[in-house]
Amino acid sequence: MIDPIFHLIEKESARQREGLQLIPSENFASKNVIRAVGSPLMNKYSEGYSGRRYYEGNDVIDEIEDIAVNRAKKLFGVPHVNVQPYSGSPANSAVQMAILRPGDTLLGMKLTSGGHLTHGHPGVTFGGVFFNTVQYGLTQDARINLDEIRRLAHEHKPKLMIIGTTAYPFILPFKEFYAIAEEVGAYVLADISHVAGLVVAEAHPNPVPFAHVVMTTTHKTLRGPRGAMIMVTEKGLLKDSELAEKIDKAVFPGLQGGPHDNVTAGIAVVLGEAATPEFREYGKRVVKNARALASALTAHGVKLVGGGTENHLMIMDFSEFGGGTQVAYAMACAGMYANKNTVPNEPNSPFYPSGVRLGTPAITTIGLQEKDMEKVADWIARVIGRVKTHKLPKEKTKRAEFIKNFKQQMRADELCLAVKKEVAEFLTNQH
Ligand code: DSN
Repeated sequence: MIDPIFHLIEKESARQREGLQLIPSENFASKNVIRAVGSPLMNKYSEGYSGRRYYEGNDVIDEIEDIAVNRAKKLFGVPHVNVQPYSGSPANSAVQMAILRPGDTLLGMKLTSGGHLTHGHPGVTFGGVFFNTVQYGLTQDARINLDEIRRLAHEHKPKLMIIGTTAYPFILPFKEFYAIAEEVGAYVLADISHVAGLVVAEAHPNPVPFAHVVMTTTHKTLRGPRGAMIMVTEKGLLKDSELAEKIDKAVFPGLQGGPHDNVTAGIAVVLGEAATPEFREYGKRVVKNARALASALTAHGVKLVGGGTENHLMIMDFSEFGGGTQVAYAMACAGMYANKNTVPNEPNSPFYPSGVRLGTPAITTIGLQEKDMEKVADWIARVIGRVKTHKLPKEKTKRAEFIKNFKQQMRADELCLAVKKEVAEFLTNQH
């Protein structure tokens, strides 16, 4: 009998093929990346680093990890890389563990402004529990607020400052941020998880000259397997000649056990792919498609946070009717997958936020072009029009029941089902 898991894998593959994958942190890895990740490398244990392992039988793994590290060094122009972090959150924690001691101060961006939980979100995260965290936000026009960062940096004297975002549609001001960190002697961690593929493609500025440490996940715009890399720059080694060693020790044995060697191989493969002219072209197209989608949505009267995008993502703002949850769910019923997201100065809770975040990395991978963005915007606008009258109740106690009923209606909604069919037909010709 076939294990039902394989039926479910096929069902999920069909959902990925037949719908528009608009979550900006998702992508389609190549067949070779999938082959590496699904290989017998997963059977091996290899605590330690190349040439310094705690288990025997790691000669091949050493070669694979060396290739991954050397490709990353070359691609990003950095002297030291650790490819072992399981993903972005442990990687950010490792950098904090390497640089900070309990009670030291960390300055990062607020979650509701587009920052990431692991940039020191108070109370519940590794950084927020063990360090004194201070958080910066946005200007009125939804840009990273450099004046506030300068004020907070001088007031709190952080030892580590983090620039990087998970829901921010504009260019990251690495140079200006680094200049502020220099004024107070702080380390800079640039978390480029979202834009790494764009950096490689020269469709976004490179943080390497303006950071001591650069961290990226490997599965977003970079299009690899679920993993992460921590890179120490020349500036990082000048600031602390032992920084690379401290980071390696924080990853293993500090926070992790054996690396996932199959993922390391997948990272090596994608770094090879990312070094090609085709990948550079891909990264540039992601940004062009995002711009085209943002203009087409705006033409349909959709309000976007900050008015548009300069990278791969945008956030639609439905604070007028508290509609992030409803629009994201109805879009999924219509075969278009995005995620509900807070907007700056979010009036509701993160569970019922007012925005929807969407982006173009995955749809660009399957070949969609600028000319297709009007079609995509038109489908989204039709769903928004259908949902607009479903206002989130002001009374918090009524929200769960309201959303439950709303979801039931949307699953059978004629307009959503019609759009889903159109999307699937359109995509049949793309794959
Ligand atoms: N979950 C990732 C994202 O969607 O951006 C960040 O961790």
